[in-house]
Amino acid sequence: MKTIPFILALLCCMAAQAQQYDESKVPAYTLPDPLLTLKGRKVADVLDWNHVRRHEILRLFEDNIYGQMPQDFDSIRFVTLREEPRAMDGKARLKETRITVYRMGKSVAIHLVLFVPNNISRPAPVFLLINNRGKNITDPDRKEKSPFWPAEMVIDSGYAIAAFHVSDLAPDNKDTYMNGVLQLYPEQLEADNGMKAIGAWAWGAARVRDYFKEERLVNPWKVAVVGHSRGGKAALWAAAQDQRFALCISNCSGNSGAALARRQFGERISRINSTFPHWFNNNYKKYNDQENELPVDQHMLIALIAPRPVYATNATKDLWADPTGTFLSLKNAEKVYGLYNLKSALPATPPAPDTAIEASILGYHNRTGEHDMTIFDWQHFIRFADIHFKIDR
Ligand code: GTR
Repeated sequence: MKTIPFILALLCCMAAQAQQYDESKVPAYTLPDPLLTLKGRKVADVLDWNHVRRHEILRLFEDNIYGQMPQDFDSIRFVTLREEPRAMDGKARLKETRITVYRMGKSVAIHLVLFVPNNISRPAPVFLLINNRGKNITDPDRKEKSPFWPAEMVIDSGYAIAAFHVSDLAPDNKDTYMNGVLQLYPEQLEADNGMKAIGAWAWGAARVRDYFKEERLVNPWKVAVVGHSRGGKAALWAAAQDQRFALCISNCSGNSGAALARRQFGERISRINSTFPHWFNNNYKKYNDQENELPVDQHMLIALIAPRPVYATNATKDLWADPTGTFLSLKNAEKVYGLYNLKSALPATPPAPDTAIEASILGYHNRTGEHDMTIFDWQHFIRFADIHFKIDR
């Protein structure tokens, strides 16, 4: 007797699933204009953008999605835990550092793994990964090598590569996420616009940037913050908040990352909020099935990073992360880059799979394959950084 409701539920679920991936079911929508102030005034120029509208948008994202980004702490300490001048068969220096941040008698520690190429005399440009996968992926001993963080390849390209693990800042779990940075900022837990896990991970990236300022081996003005999926959402938020990040790479970040919410294609706000209630602030729950009520959409998150370069990616089999919605988000951020006289080279419609748009302030590719970060992706991240960091070889 229980089988009939079960079959009905299954059919409903399958229908919903089919609809999620049907382009013809994308509703008509109007995106909020990044260049129209809350008072309805058109933003005139870069000054106006920076003094008025950028702050408004930042506040809207804090209040409605990612939560506040507390900036005050009592002190920060950097302790070298290990240094190997001839790691990776001599081609790189390994440095492991503990970054400890103190506030009101509490502390949080970030463990950073950093490799720097030995064959360059200047401080190196650096890719910083917000690692949301296993810690083994960034194995400092290089016994394990993962295409997700292809350190040898990055070193061979003349870049330093670094990573920290998200669990140092906020465990990725609805019951324990508060056992990290949020111990320093307990008031955030009380606020409906308080910081949660994605905000905590982005906060961690900013503390690593604080460390890079003191680390003579790397160039703090050439830091590319990189993240995949949930890490890609955090990378965008980190770069939007902290203008010291010179470049941002958001790989397959999808809903509440680089993809437009209003398309309601693939993952939706209601789904992400129910599966991961600890990622975004309490206010975000108001937008479950109410995407059009949001005062922002994700193109405005990318716009907050202007005039710095942003590269977003997708994978063809990862419709959950809405490749078209990601492309359209970049396209709709173009007008803010235009204020800086920066013109993107993105085509009018999404490029064919595996066609990378790199010589452009807003870059994009849609790789053939699954939800992942691969050597193909990294090859294009390096190329994109080469172009924007003006690196000749
Ligand atoms: C999924 C989630 C996505 C994405 C992904 C990931 O389950 O729905 O938003 O972040 O996880 O991080 O791999």
